[in-house]
Amino acid sequence: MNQAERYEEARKKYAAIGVDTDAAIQKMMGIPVSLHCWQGDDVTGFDHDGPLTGGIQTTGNYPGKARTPEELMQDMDMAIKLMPGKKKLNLHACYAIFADGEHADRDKLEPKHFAKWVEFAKERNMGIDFNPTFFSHEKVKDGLTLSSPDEETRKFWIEHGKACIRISQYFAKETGMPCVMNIWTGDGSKDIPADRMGPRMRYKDSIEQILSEPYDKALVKPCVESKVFGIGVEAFTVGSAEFALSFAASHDGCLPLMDNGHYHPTEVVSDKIPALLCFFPEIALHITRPIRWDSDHVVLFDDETKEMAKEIVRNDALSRVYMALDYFDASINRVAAWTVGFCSWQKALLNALCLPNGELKKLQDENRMTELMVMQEDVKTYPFGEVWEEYCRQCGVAADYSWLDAVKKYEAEVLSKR
Ligand SMILES: [Mn+2]
Repeated sequence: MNQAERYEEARKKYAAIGVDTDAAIQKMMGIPVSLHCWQGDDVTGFDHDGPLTGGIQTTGNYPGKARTPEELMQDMDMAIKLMPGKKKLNLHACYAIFADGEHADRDKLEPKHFAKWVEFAKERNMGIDFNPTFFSHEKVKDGLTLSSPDEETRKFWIEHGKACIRISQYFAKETGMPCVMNIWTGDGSKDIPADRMGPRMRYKDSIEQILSEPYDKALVKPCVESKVFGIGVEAFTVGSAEFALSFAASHDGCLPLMDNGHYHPTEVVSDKIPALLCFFPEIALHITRPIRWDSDHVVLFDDETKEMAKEIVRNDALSRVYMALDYFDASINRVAAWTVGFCSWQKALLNALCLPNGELKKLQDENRMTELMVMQEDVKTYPFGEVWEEYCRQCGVAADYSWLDAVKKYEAEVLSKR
């Protein structure tokens, strides 16, 4: 059988359980997923020479890291060509691109410092999401930014947040797509604090000041991302889960952002997604793969990744959940890391769209739990690979590992010469 015949057989098998795989493929084409630029250069950026701070860490020293905006865009382009589906570009403020001899500190960033990224995104019909960068900077004082007791420090970072609101609105206007602007800080302490509420009250006030910058709520979607702990910040995190969730719930237009690497290891974000969808019109996700901690391994097509996608699809929430990838592995080829992670989330979404979700819910509601278990196990071995292959064919990309040949060639010709 050739590919078309194999897909036709798979299509029939799925149709027999009420799943329309053609419709699933069509739907996939229109779902934007945000691709993070920071996989390409180990979260370094272009506006500083110092180390990565904020409690996050990249491990590995694989050759070929992008060193300039041109190299990063070239590498990203290489990866984008290998991935099916609709992409959005996710930038951090530290990826500002300055003209020769020009520099602006984080509190003075302007839209013009991101004009080259806008050009890049528009040429590829991508929207842009944005993140103020509250780390890797000398004005992070004693590990604190927006929650600092030092008013000068706090003011600097509030001004950075406001500048990022203005830049986010510029992105949305230029690309015609809303910009999700995510606020995350690594603020916290290594050891037991004496005051947990003071820093949180300052953090609350700082985010409120940032959001007082005028913006169009249809264009800019501010989010607050929580975290459980960071490296060197083990005892206390200011922006904890309860803090971020309560802030979003009590501030109109502000979304909670869940990063599935930012919880205790036995907690699962798949269960948190429907809980938040009961209350929030829109939520945001950072999709990553934590191993024992927020290790930011490349996203795989694993059980929890599948389960997160299922919760979005079966609750009809594809237009209510802003999905972004957030991981960085410096120990393997970075173009391959981008491609595997993006394709894994694409697989998870397509897989969720190829499940008889209505039927399964009905079995649960009728308390036919034996049938539910049998059916959920049965669909696991359906010919999903054929649907994935057909989707990739329609998107004009390779469905199997043969894309790795292109990456190896690129590594030999471009990356290894850096
Ligand atoms: Mn994140």
